[in-house]
Amino acid sequence: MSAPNKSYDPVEVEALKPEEIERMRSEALAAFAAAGDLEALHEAKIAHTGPTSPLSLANREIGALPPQAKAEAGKRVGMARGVVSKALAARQAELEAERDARVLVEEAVDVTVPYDRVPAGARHPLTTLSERIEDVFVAMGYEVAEGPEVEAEWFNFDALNFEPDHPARAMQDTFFVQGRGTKDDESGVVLRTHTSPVQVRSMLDREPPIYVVCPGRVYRTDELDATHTPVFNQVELLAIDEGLTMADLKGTIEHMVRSLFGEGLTTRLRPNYFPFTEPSAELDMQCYVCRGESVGNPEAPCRTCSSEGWIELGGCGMVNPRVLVAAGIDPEKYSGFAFGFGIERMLMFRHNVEDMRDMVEGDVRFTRPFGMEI
Ligand code: FA5
Repeated sequence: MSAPNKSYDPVEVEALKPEEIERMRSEALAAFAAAGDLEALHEAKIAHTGPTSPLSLANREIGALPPQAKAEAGKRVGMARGVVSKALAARQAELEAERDARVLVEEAVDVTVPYDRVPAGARHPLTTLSERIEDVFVAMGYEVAEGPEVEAEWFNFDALNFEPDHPARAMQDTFFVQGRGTKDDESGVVLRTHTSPVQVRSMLDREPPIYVVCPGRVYRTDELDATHTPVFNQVELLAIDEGLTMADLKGTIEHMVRSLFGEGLTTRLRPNYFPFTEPSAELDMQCYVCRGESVGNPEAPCRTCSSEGWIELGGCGMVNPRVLVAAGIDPEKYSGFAFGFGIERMLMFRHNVEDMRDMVEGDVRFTRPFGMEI
């Protein structure tokens, strides 16, 4: 700072010359205009309005001027500082507005973007098919009944009229958890080989009339291949009432077939043998794809029924009176029918699945095309 000087003329002081003040002013304005963001503007602010900026230093020179010169120099510097601080505030507002607009765009939440990039899971088609079948029977007034998968040999075989030496009891067909005891009333324990033991449990638990549908997992010592699995699912049907006949059985299954596969389809019975039904039959449904038209017609073969016109559904028959007696039901008063079939096999022909192993391997590429049923 210069020393006080009576003959001091502000125009003579280098920093206070009008052209110097003008230069400081326009340099400050140019620096603010050139600042591309708030950070650069902050730098420019310190350089041009801070305590060591040329205008602040020039302002300090005024204090050393004689009183008569102070007013003019003060006016010149004050005006320049006023213009500079206005320009700074304007640029500051401009850059803040730009930043806010940019942040709004960059940080915007697009509410139309799908929120579930991780696809939702879904239940296995075996489960949904089994439930669809249950629904058909529940709509007819049937009740869903379940039983244990680890089952007493008595329920799985004896009560169902299997002879003690029936081949199905052999170790090579049945998974035994515990062998039969030495006394007559000591049942062995098996992994149930079918859902038919739930028939007996349902009859012991209820008074007739009884209408139950019994879905569940069953186990056999079968090798896993394209058409067999050692763990599979069955659905069992049992109706006990006065005066039931094979006609009721056939009509009931036909209703199920039409509900699941389409109107107008018929069924047929072929004689068979099961110890727990008498008479027993194998039940076939008319092929829902070709409706029999592929039979003897090599021009239009049918993959679903192998051009046989019929698809095998499962076993059925009138409940053997011996089973009714074992379950405490009077065979003179009541009769009943039963039907049991495999869900994996139904899923195969209903959806053209060629290999049952696909159903058990848990690969989502198999289940995904069935849709997101939950
Ligand atoms: C039975 O299990 C009888 N309980 C069915 C029954 C119920 C008859 C009521 C009469 C009255 P079967 O052993 O045939 O029957 O088996 C029934 C169905 O299970 C077969 O038609 C087939 O669809 C399915 N099945 C059998 N073994 C396997 C296997 N290893 N893998 C997949 N499905 C199988």
